[in-house]
Amino acid sequence: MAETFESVAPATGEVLATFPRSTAADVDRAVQAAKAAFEEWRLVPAPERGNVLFRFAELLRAHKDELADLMTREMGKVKAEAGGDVQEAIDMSYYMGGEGRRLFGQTTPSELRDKFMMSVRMPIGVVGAITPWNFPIAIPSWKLAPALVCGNAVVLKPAEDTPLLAQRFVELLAEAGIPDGVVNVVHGFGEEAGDALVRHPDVPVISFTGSRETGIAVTKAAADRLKHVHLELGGKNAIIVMDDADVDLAVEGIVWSAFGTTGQRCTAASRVIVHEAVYGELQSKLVAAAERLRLGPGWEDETDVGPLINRAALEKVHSYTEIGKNEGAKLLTGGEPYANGGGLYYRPTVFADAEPDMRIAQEEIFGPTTALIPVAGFDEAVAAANAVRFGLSSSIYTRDVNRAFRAMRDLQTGITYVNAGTTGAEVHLPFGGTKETGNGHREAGQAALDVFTEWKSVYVDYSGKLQRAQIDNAERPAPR
Ligand code: UN1
Repeated sequence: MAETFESVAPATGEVLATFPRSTAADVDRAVQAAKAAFEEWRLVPAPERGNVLFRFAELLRAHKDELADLMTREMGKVKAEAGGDVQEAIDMSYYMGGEGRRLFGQTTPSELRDKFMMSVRMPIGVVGAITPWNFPIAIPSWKLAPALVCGNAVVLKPAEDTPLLAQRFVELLAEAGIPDGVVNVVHGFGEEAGDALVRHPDVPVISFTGSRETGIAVTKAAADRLKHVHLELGGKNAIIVMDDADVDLAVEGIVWSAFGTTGQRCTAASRVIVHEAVYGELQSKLVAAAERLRLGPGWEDETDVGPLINRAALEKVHSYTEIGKNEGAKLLTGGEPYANGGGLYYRPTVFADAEPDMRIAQEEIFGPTTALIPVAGFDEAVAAANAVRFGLSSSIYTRDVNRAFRAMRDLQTGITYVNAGTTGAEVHLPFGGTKETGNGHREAGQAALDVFTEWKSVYVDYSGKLQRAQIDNAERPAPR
C-alpha cells in the first residue's frame, strides 16, 4: 500500500482529503510522461498553446468562487484574499496566453552582405515546478503559464499543505485542453518527491519558491547536472515612514502588508522604519488598528486575519515573540496565540524599539509580526532597510519627490513601492528579489520567459559563397 498524507484545514483541524505520498519512482514516471509529451507540445504553434491558457483563464473565472472557498478551508486565507489569489492566476494566464502571439526574438543586420541573423526563444524540456502553500493557485500559474506557452512540459510538486488546490489547478488545465502528459503532478514532501525531481537527469529546469535554506539545498542538488535553477526565496521587507508622510495612509499600508495573509507572504512588511518625528503617533495608531483586526476562519465575512498554515508555523511565530522580548524589543501588542474553535490563530504582533541587527529585524518570521525601528533621518532609514540579507520588496511613505526618487534608486530590493505597502505585485512586471532572495532570475512579466527558454542565434547566409565573419570584412574604414 502506498503511503499517504492528509490535507488539514488550519481553521478547524478537519481532515479535508488524503493524498498519495509520491516516491522517487512516481516522480520518474511523471518525468517520463512529460518528456514524451514535450516532443509533441514543443511543435504546437505558440498561439495555439496560448489559446489553451486563454481557456484555462476562462475556467478559472468560472470556478473562481469555488476555488476561493476551498482556499479559505485548505490554506486559511480570508475570502477576499483567496479571490485575489485566483485572480492573479487568471491575469497571469491571460497575460502569458497573449505571449503565444509574441515570444519576440530579435533580428539585427549582419556585418556581411546577403546574410540574415536572428535570435529565437526555444523551449527547454521538462520543467520541475516546486510551489509553496501561501499562494496555492497564483504561484503555480506564475510558473506553469510561462513554462507552457514557451513549449515546455511540466512536473508540478505543490506544497504538502495545499494538495487539493493543486489538484483542482491541474484538473482545470486538463479541461482547458492541455494534452496528456504535458502537465503532471506529484504530491508529498520536499525530502522525497521534491528532491527526486530536483535530481532527476531529465529535468533541466527547476523553478522553486520557498525558504532560503531549501533554496540553497535545491541549488546544491541541481549543481551536479548544471541545471537552470530559478529561485524565489525569503524576504525581510521594510516600510519606511518619513517625517513628511501621511501617517494614516502609512498605517493602513502597514496593517495590510504586515497582517494580510496573516503575514504569510514573502513580500510581507516585517519591519517598519520610522522617522522619530512621527514615531509616537505611528505607534499608537498602528497598535489601535492591529487590535481592531478580527481573527477567525477565512470563510466568515467578518474575518480580517485567518489562521497560520500549521502548528509548526504557529510555534515558529511564537518563538520569535520570545526572541524579540529577550533581545530587548518592546512588545506593544499581540505576542500570543488566540484560541478560537481549534484554529491556529496568532494575534497581530507589533514590537517597538527594535534595533536593525536584532534577530526579529533580520530573520524571516512568516507570520503576523512586525518590528518598528526608529531612525533620525533618510540616510539612516535607507541604511537600516538595506542591512538585511534579503532583497525582495521595500516601501517608502513620503511626500517629498526627491526622497522618493532616491529611495527608488538606493533601496536594494527587486521591488520598491512609493506610498503603498510592500505587497500587491501585478503579473506583468518582473517579480523577484536581489541578494539572498534569489539567484538573479525573475518570474512574471517578460522576465519569466528567460527562465523557461533558451536563446538560439540563427545565421542564414544567402550569398551563395563562403563568407568568413571577422575575416572577409576585417578592413572597415574607421568612423569619422
Ligand atoms: C509571495 O508571497 O510568495 O505581491 C507572493 C504580493 C503578491 C504575491 C506574493 N501578489 O504580495
